[in-house]
Amino acid sequence: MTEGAVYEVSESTASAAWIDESGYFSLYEQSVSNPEAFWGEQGKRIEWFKPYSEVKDVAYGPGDVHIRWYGDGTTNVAHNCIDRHLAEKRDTTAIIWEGDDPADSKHITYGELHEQVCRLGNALKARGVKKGDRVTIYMPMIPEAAYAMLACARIGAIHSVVFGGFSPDALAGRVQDCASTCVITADEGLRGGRKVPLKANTDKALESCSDVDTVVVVKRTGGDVGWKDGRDVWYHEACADVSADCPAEEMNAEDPLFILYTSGSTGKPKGVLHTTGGYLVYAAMTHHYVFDYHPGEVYWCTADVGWVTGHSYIVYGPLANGATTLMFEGVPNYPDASRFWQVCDKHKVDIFYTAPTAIRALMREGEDPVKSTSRSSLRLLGSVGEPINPEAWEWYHKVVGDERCPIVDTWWQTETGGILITPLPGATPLKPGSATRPFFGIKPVLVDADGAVLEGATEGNLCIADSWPGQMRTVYGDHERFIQTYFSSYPGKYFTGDGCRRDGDGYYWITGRVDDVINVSGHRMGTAEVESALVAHPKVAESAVVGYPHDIKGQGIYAYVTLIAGEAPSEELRKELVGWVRKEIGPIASPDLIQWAPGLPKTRSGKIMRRILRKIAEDDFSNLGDTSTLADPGVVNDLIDNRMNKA
Ligand code: 6R9
Repeated sequence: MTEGAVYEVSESTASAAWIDESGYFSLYEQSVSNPEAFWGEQGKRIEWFKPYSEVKDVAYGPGDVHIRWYGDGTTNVAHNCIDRHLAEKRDTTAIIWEGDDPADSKHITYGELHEQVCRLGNALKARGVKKGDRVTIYMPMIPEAAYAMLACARIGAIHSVVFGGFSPDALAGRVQDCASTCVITADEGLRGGRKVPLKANTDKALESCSDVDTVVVVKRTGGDVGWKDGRDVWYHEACADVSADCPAEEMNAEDPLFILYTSGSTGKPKGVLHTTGGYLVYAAMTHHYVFDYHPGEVYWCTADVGWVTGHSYIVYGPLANGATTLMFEGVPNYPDASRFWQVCDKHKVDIFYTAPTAIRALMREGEDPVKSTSRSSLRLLGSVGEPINPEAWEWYHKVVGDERCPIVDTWWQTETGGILITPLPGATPLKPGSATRPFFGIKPVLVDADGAVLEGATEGNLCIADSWPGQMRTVYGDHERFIQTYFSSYPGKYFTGDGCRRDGDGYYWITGRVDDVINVSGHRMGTAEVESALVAHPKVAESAVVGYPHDIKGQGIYAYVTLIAGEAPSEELRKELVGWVRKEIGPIASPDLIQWAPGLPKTRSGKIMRRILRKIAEDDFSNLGDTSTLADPGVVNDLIDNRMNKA
């Protein structure tokens, strides 16, 4: 591998794609020089019940922050993702579902999708769910998860999908925060041959959520579940009893579509709010151009619907475009490390979109599990969730894509609703490890710590100078926190929380989070959340959590723990604490390393010096900086001597 390798766009790719390089430059130029005209035109990608006359109404502060797109138009997301396609695609596959067990799969046509979503919409209405109500979806990767999202959209309810790997406590916090009245779940999930007790977790969570009067339960495994009469209803029974005709509610463009909780650097997870019109326009448009989707192709995004990638690029973007989207219940290494590629062959997947952590894990298994499959249907590969290291990029390109498929390394966030920095397959020469160039309408700027805008080849904090239709509108129930988190560090700009380098060709290289958010296997985790789980343990006095480089996960979770006086460290306690965090938050938050810390490095004002803790966790303490201002400089040497990540 050569440092700084560039992969040019092949002639055949460029000519078959929606956009080639000169097309990109001219459309980008139009998009940023006249956003009103550009987005006014792009809004027509979706069908409106009442057309908009306003396009953009945005204030990025200081003071007032509001974001409105297509503000006087009305439409419905489910109508656009389903009904609009029925005339031509009633019998075309909308969703290919591939079960955890390789013998289990099915095709759902747009006609079937319509019936399922209408029935569930009516079932929810029959239980009193109405426009504006919040519905929490806690589901495995089964088609009913997509039906549930679309049924909410159809009747105007706001969904909040909670990842099925989250604990009862984490679920309860999210149900309470948005005051959901209804939860849709399954008896059990199935992943890698193992059962996940979703209904039991829901029952536990709801002990502290008195507003919930309806729990709809999909029978997935048929396992035993507890039952609360009056509250619980089987999905199949509720849907059998109602009509298959459910008109799509007329929604204003700015009516909420969904809430999705995501971790920040402080406090509880934030309820990121996305609305109807702009979100759908942006999801559809990015799916069309970034994946260069052409009718008839099979598109597979391996994310879970519990994350934003599952929202925008399994459900809403692809279905808005009338695509065939594949939904996978399982995991990459079950029954064996060939599974992804076997699924590609089985369903003739054209476009495959996954996360670097999966690539790195599969890379460890060697080339044989890949090479035993054909993958001849693949023409485009994608990456999302964290920076992809050039080694993993090269392996993905060479071994998985047989050097034939371009890779789109797509940078974006829960907050952005859709992809903001990315190659376009027909337009962008690729550099392994770089998300390359901004998408249409996106103006990235790099600023220094004081907010001064940096020009040319440089490195700084990544902000976006102007709004785009897919941007989040607020933090649910806390607009002040929205302003504080995203618009106060660098007034007048949206601050992403990421660091970034721009090279001499204007390519962007994301360097990772600059705040106290860590990225574990592509999942965002607030260090503060893990810390508060740890200190909730009766034997823990204090804790500080940082990320450290991890071969597979990208970042691992490194926890420094100070025990209360009289408690002694032990291997047993270490295991107990790991189990405790899993229970409090979920398995994705399990600390990889726990170091017993008699003390933590603090300033005299009592602030924990995380920079020092990060360095020690990285096994790099050559450059700790000035520690003389610490309240007790001695603790640093102890932490170094007993560090857990020695090379
Ligand atoms: C879509 C998603 C967002 C954070 C983001 C950044 C990191 C995502 C990336 C990437 C480098 C990429 N990130 N994609 N970093 N290259 N292609 O992952 O949303 O879960 O909210 O995470 O993930 O740090 O700020 P989300």
